[in-house]
Amino acid sequence: MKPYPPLGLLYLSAYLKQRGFGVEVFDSTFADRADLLARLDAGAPGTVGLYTNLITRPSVVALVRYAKERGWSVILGGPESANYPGEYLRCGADAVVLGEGEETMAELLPALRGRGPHALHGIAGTAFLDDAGQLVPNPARAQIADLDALPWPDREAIDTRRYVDVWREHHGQGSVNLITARGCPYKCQWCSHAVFGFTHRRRGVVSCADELEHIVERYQPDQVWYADDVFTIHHRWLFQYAAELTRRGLRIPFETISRADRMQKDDVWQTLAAMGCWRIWIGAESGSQRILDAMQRGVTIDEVLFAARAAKRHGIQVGMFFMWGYEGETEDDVEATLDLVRRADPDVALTTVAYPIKGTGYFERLGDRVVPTRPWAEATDRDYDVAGRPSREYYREANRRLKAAAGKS
Ligand code: B12
Ligand code: SF4
Repeated sequence: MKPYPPLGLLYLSAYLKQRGFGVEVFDSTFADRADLLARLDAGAPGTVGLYTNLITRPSVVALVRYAKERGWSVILGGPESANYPGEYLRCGADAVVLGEGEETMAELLPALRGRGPHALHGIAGTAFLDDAGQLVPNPARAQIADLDALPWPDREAIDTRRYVDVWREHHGQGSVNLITARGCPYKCQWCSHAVFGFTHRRRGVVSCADELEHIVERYQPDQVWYADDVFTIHHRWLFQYAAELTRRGLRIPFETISRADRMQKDDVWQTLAAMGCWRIWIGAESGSQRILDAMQRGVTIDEVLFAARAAKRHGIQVGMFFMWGYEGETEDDVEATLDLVRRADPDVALTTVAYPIKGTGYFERLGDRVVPTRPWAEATDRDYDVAGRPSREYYREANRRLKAAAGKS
């Protein structure tokens, strides 16, 4: 019950509407699958675009087949279809968009209508099957240089107020999400960069402050979530943004995620606190420096401890992510993680068992030790077994130990 609107789809909707396309967003968050199928059955078929991530694969594959049977053209986008374009196209999709969707969709939609799905040569940022059924990956599209030229996400295309209400009903606080940047230049080996690559592009502080002001006026949330990958990555930008918010008298509580190494200075903490940050999420991942280094995380345990303590000093709650089972992890490393939890004393901790995402260094390194447990179309990237890894029960026990170390639920 902490739902957030799908920003990627809303960015696409805003962009395409601005260019004169007719767009409808079907938001599955509060809808049943039957409603979506009914929508696909209603009226003349057009073109449907589906967002994909690794966990939605079986659902997307089923929808592609359903929509195609009813005469729709189907375009896929998001991180997962970029990793498996051939597989998705062979399941029936007409085209896969690789990377940012705005400009590519504006070019692809008329081309698909005019040329059909098997002659999309030259549409940068797409992949398709030619007449012979061969996969054709078109050249990559240049990334959008000026993010401020994009219209804000089309929040009016869906029932954004309902998200705020659900948050308020369940947590006493209504929340809305926004992003101030695209892409992350760091190289954490398990992290997927399928959409934005390794670049980092920021929006201007005025545009972000305008959007925040609009969100506050229109939806009256009690807090916002900056869904950036690394919110404090660019300190000068952060200070300028904070100053712009102060100038406007805009102080709205928020939570966000960042890296400990980008939060080693007191002025960053003062700024976050002054802006209204009430909880910071830190990807701690492991208490073992050896494992952090193997992940190429680029962060030290001391930096994580510093960040956790600094947050508390500034009255900001600490959320931490931990990852079990990364390559080479031993019982000593698990112990080191428990030790870090005791010392950092986060307010809330979330764990995951490392899962290899296609296209990442981690996936490549594991090679044939990544063992599918089901056919591709029925599985997600979380369903792989990693040969040689301890049992699932071992990690359930690690979670119990972490809970005890944290002394919290
Ligand atoms: C916020 C977020 C979440 C939120 C989502 C809430 C929300 N509705 O916003 C929460 C916490 C719920 C979440 C959960 C998960 N997430 Co997440 N999440 C993100 C994050 C940090 C930002 C998403 C975002 O808003 N991006 C900004 C928008 C503008 O980008 P975008 O969505 O990619 O959209 C662009 C393109 O992809 C494309 N596009 C998007 N949709 C479509 C559709 C069509 C038809 C077309 C043509 C193009 C297109 O155009 C858009 C504009 O350019 C991303 C990382 C990232 N920076 O993107 C990870 C990310 C998407 N998440 C990821 C993962 C793994 C998960 C989980 C599976 C984690 C887990 N173990 O449970 C779950 C899945 C939940 C689910 N059921 O879907 C991975 C996906 C990897 C993969 N290959 O699939 C990412 C990429 C993180 C990473 N770097 O590894 N996530
Ligand atoms: S985990 Fe975070 S810091 Fe590391 S590469 Fe991914 S987005 Fe960047």
